Amino acid sequence: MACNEKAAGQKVAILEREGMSIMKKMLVLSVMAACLLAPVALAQTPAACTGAVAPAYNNCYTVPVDSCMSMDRAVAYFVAPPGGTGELSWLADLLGEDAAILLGLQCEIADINGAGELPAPNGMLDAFEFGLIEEVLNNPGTYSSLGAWTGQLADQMQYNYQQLWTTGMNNLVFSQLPMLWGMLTSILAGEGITVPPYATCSEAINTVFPDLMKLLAEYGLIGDTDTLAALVEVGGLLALCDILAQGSCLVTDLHAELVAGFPTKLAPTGDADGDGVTNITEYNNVMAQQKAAPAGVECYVDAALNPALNGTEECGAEPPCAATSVPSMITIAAGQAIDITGNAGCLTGGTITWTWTHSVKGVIGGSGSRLLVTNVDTSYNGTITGLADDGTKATAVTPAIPITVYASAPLAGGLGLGLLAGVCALGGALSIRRKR
Ligand SMILES: [Ca+2]
Ligand SMILES: [Ca+2]
Ligand SMILES: [Ca+2]
Repeated sequence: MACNEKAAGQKVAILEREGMSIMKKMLVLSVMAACLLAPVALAQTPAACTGAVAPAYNNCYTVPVDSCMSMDRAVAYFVAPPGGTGELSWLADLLGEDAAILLGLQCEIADINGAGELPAPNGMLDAFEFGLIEEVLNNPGTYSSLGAWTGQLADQMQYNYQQLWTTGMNNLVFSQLPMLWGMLTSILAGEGITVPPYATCSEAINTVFPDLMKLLAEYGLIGDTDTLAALVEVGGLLALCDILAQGSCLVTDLHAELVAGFPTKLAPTGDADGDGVTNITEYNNVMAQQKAAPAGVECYVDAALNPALNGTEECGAEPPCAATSVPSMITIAAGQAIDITGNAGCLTGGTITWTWTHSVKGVIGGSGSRLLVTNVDTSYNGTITGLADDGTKATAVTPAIPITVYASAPLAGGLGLGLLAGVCALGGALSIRRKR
């Protein structure tokens, strides 16, 4: 970046143009001041994100990702008490018109990623769009049956976050802004704007900016043209791109194609679970039940990630799941054992608890997938059903298995075969005699 006083002078001229947002002003001022002080390289080399401990400068996103929490927390900082906590309410005042985008970034109402000037709705509340992404990010491996993209999502999220935060905002926010606070304060004081001491705002700033970068990284994952355009526009607003001369963005140009995500899976017209029903249709089906965020998000995520659901079901309905691998019927002699092992592989929620119920005796076995009853008698005639419960809201039931217990060995048993052979032998002898 060519940082010199001439460039800085040009920036001052830009700032004085009407329509230049205050957010841009503030960030340009910060960057300009940084340029004047020392030509510090803004980019850091991303450290690897493996291992239990994140690198010190926090270049890795962490799970669980919770965009509703991030959105509402950011807005709370921007809104003065009693509506919010207010640490950054002065910044909202500075932002003027642009504050509408940040203040509108509430979980319940945010929808900024449509076509046109921000905030532009695309018909799906962003909390729902993010909810789908986060369900996959926060539960790695769970949705692999939906395709390879589910496994690639975390890598792309990491890439987007590093592009935006590590190479973009991190150094400015954590290192340069504290250093430049006094200068920023006096410049803005000249415009009649009072900025509190850094200590009053530092925690909010150090929380809000990583949060915002996480949200932007998620918009990148959605990846459709409108969303990427919105991402680039917000990036520009935050001085991530094209605020200084071309090619001197905090992020070395926020090329949409670099952060592009999975539009055929995650965009409104995408189909995450490949059931032939688009995400926005499944969303509209859920919303027709008047399910708002955050409860409705769960309903939508269930529908959009499960090919057996399309959102028209009652919200929270148990996904169809049949426990398998049980015998169609059991016929044994008294004294023998009933031995059944069920399989509820379609349940993914957690540890599965089984309950085995007899049509006459009631519950006769529990917890494990195998039911073993030794030395049965004829009182076991009836049916047995297994119920598998994964501890969340999903259950699976086996078909009712007819049980027949003979008081003594049936003819098909070993003893019966011996008797039958004897009868046949005797019959054969009789018929031979008759022929004579
Ligand atoms: Ca949206
Ligand atoms: Ca679908
Ligand atoms: Ca579906």
